[in-house]
Amino acid sequence: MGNTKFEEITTGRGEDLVTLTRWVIAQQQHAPEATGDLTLLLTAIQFGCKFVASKVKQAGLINLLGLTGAANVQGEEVKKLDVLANDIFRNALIASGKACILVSEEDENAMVIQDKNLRGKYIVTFDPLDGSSNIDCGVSIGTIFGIFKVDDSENPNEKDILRSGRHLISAGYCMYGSYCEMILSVGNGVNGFTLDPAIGEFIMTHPNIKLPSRGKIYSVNEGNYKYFDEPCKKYVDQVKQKYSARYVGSMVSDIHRTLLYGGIFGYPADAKSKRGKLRILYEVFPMAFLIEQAGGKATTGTQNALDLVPEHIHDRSGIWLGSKEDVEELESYYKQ
Ligand code: AHM
Ligand code: MG
Repeated sequence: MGNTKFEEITTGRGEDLVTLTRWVIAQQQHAPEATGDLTLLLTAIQFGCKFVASKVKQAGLINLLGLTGAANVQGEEVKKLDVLANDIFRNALIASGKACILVSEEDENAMVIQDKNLRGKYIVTFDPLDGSSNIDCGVSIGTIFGIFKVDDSENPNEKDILRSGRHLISAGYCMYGSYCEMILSVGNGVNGFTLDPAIGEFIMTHPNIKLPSRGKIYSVNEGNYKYFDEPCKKYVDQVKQKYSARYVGSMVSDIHRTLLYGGIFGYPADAKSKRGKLRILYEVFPMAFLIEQAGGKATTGTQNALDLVPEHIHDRSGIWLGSKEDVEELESYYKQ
């Protein structure tokens, strides 16, 4: 006894991958008041994303493509994968014991977790599988989520949900594409983690993402041009003189490209969709939060998107997001 020699060690030697779990734990360690609850919630979301990623890959082989035959509360046809993804996230979030209310694009009502032992302090708003029109042709789709904290988890209520996007504490998305990538912010920048299927872990591949102040791409469904208002028409008319057009039709993919390359993406309110198409709580807010955290800007045209306050959980808004100067140029047309 007494002959053991001690040597100090630190991480970072040899092969050393920063996994998403490790990164989230490190954020917790840097916040003295942290309880670890958000870490567990994000672990559940991470699991849901891996599960959905694997189902998306196999969908054509295991009869998961196509419609269920039902419509959701918003009158849209529901795909089998939409339902499966919703169940996966719902189960994972409840089991985490850290959520109290779930607001999903697929559920008419806000879902309050019954079991008080499984009820935590977070509200999770999510679109389990965004880009439904692209599911059956194998084009990139994704999951979007936003996280709010309730004041009193014993008595969660409407005012905890119907708040401005400034109350978000975390947001992210996972893109199921040619690679599977989770983009996450807990309010101190934006980081990207690519799923390594060999080890089943998200690995940090895009640290500290920052949008360029201007890009060279504009992204909007110009099939709706005839419905656009005048400022929007004028902006699109001039931006197409100088930029390339790209439009996937999956918000996750269009935002992912915008985060990495810069430029502007929009789904404006127009004469056909008077309040826009994209839903505030689980599409507009999370993406606006990420874009702002990456140094970009998000606007309805006349108002900062994170300042919106929805009146109903499925409320929609027109939205433009992207490189700061590009979004300010769009806004200038609404000021004229
Ligand atoms: P969804 O939630 O039913 O999939 O609808 C949202 C999607 C977004 O991903 C995308 O930006 C938009 O709808 C595309 O709409 P459109 O086909 O009208 O261009
Ligand atoms: Mg959606």
